[in-house]
Amino acid sequence: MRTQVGIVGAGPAGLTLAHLLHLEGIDSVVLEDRGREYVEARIRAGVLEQGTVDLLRATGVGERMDREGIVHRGVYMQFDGERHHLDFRALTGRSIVIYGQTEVVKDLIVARLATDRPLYFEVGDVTIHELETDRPRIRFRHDGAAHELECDVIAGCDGFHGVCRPSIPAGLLTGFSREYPFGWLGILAQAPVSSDELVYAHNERGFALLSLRTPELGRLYIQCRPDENLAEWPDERVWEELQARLGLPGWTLAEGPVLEKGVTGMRSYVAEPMQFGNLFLAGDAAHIVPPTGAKGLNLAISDVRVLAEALVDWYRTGSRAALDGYSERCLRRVWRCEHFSWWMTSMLHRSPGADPFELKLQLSQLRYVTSSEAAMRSLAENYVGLESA
Ligand code: RFL
Ligand code: PHB
Repeated sequence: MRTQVGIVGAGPAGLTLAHLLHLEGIDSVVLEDRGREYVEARIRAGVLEQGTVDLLRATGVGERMDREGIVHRGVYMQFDGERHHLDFRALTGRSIVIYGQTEVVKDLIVARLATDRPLYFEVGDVTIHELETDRPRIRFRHDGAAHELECDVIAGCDGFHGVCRPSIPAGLLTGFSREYPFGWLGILAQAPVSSDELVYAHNERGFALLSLRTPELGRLYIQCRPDENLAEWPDERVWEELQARLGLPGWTLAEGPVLEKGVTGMRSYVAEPMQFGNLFLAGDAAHIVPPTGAKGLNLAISDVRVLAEALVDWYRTGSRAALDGYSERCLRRVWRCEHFSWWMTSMLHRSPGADPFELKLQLSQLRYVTSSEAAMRSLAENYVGLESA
């Protein structure tokens, strides 16, 4: 088998890359180790930046998003018993769209299958080889048979636990990371959404977030231990904790049946550089952010936009300049998002054993970003996505 771009992973990064390349007449093969149902059901992100929305729309995969996505012009920040609105539209001219990552992935899979170009689910034993040559190869098993795929380049879009990043020889990558001493317990609930926009709540009991997928489907999170045992969290306890952290006099959080429940650890990580020979890492394969800034999915899409442009340039002109500069170009935005996500996380979560000094600093910062126009605009432009990061 042979293709131009071998893509490992059918998450948002891999599927968007395949789609962008197809529109430019560049051939690719997408290999995914999970089944289609699993990939389409994995609940993750929900917030799309304007730039992500524009890209999906401009490339013909935004039709359902435009129909079902919900435009929000801002978010609420809650602390000290008060809820403050940040109006992103007024502050930056841009807004965000609530549309689940699961839905983005479904739309991209439909678009890919319509091209009749290969997207293989349930592949096994994926390994990548000869990355420093102009004929890198991917070996894998599919339907019981062993295959070898010869490529011009390989795109490692296989997430944080994938095989591509670890295939780069030891010593050639520098990893920068930070672990946080907490995680998020998230639920999807059949409950009418109680707020017109997302609520990020700082609370002495710990952080909580009210989000949604549709007007009837709430997505809510509470800060918990990174190794929290779900068995200790029956639905009643989750709602009790959400009420305690999000509740305000005169406002009620509507409850309903819990459809899904899970715990996510939180970490920051960046691998530098994001390329080695003819292997290019994109999305979570190269970097992770804690979810507080709603950046992971948007960053994955931004990486593959840069990679697709560089590949088009290379195939059209023969010049490798853009490809060689891929990592450097991506890392500017990556580090901006890393900082923003770390900063939002530090401002809103309660560290175990935090002293009163830390609490006072958080509250002071929260008051500042909800009262100073300059500080509000800084938060807003990072949240909606900087055009020129
Ligand atoms: P993915 O989505 O992990 O996709 C990688 C794919 O590669 C497959 N794979 C392999 N395939 C073949 N061979 C192998 N050896 C393979 N190993 C792995 C995997 O099965 C998978 O299908 O990475 P990608 O495409 O880079 O996309 C990144 C995003 O998924 C991620 O950054 C976001 O979900 C993060 N995130 C959020 N991002 C936002 O922009 N806005 C949000 O509101 C937001 N909220 C969140 C989030 C992530 C969360 N969790 C669960 C970590 C909320 C949560 C709770
Ligand atoms: C979500 O809806 O899943 C969501 C929203 C905002 C975040 C993280 C996750 O910061």
